[in-house]
Amino acid sequence: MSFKDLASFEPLKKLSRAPIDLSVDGAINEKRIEKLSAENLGFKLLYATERVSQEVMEKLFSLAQEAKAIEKMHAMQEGKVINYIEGFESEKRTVLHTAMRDFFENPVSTMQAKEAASLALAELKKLELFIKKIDKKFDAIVQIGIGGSYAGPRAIYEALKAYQEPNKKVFFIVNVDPDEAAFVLKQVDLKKTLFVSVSKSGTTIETLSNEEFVRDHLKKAGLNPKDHIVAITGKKSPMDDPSKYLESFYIWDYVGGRFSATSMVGGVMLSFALGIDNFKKILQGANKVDKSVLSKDVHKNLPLLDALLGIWNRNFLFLDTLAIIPYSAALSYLILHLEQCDMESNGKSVDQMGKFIEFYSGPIVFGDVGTNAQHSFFQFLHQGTGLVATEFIGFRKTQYSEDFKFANSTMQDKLLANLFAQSLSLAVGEKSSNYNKLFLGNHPNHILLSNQLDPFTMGALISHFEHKIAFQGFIWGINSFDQEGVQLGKKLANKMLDHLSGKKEFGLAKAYLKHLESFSK
Ligand code: G6Q
Repeated sequence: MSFKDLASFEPLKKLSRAPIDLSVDGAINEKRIEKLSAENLGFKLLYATERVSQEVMEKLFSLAQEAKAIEKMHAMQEGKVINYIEGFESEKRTVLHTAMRDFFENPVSTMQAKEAASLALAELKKLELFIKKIDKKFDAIVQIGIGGSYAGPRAIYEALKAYQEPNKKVFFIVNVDPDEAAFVLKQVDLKKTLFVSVSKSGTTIETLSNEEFVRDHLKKAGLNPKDHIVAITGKKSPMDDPSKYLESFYIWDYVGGRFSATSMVGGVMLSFALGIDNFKKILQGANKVDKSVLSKDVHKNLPLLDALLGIWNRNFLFLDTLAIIPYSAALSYLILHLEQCDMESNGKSVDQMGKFIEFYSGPIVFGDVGTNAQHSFFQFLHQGTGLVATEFIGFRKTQYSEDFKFANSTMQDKLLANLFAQSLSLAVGEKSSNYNKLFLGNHPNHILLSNQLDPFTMGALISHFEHKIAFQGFIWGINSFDQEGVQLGKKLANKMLDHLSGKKEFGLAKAYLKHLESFSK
């Protein structure tokens, strides 16, 4: 059934004509902050500052039920083919990133899920041995990869740098921009550096170019590339050639790139940098959330709750942008990961039945860490003409034991005070007869709060957002697991390159080349 035909759609539309005005005096009070909150697995979701009432929430819960959101989540984790578009050529795959960490309690018992989990566990065991073997040999690791083979792993690494083992350095080569690779290679001692070349398809030109660039450097330094490069790729991909690598690790087509951070795509670099035990804690945190999203109790299913608040803002209040603002410098790369994970998954205009949708799907996602963002684009959030929904993330405790008291409060107190103040001020606003100082308020936002950013919590956070995004896709009836939208640009880039190398003429390339060539005149 299409999203707009769900029984709760019209009642929600009616409710959206007069949603609560958060800027009215007393609209946000202690009782509301107490009541509009949910808690599970060490996370609290505080949503008093969303434009929702009890009635709206109940209808949103019904909407999720009518869309069979939980049933679809079961189907996903059980390994049913859910990555497809009816009536059109499509990937027709299962979606089993949750199996990459389903080795703890109560594993999913279907054959597909069990087989995927056991293959993943075998890779993890291989990784454990590999890390022991190479531990003393290398002091730096360079992950070569792009898109899903970069953003999630980097988000996790940056989040957990506080747990990094001493004398281990981590670098990333992502872009096909030779300056990026050259700069990284300048900073490492090649003799003591391990490169992990990560490409599920084994065909991504950026990654292949960078790997060859690195091979060339290693050879020129008198080193054997095979002793320094590890491959992480799909079985039978063009990169699946163990004779060229120190070790080869595998992933499978049922793990989408942007959902692959907890597979070997993130595993090798994270285990090298943070230790295998910390990597396992990340997996455990993610797995706990995977189990929680199978719960029909929406108050214990925080990703579903988060998804529904997003749907309210997107489809009923018509907000097209979502700002992600973590009040934690360590989460700066989470934003990049979520930009990809959300927009690549839900930036779709066709539903799973192959029909154009007549409602909005995924929002524009952007962000920066707080308080930095306050000193840049928050002006727009408070007084701009576009309405933006905001998702704040915060932690009670610091990662390092260091904090500092200045002007009567600690720095962590200042960070958290700013987080709550921004959430409130966006919602409540401020009256003034000076229009330039008037804050209309009523900007919906919520806070995801936890005690401390540690490996378990980071794994849980990654899984939280993976499932929030999947739930939205399930409710909208779209396929969140393919990414056809990125193909056209790739095709045209290849035509441009064919023109540049003289292989085949491309008229439009000529027009651009003319501009490039004009610089040499
Ligand atoms: C993610 C996308 C995409 C992909 C990259 C890298 O979901 O599919 O971002 O991860 O294009 O692909 P490879 O891992 O195949 O090099």
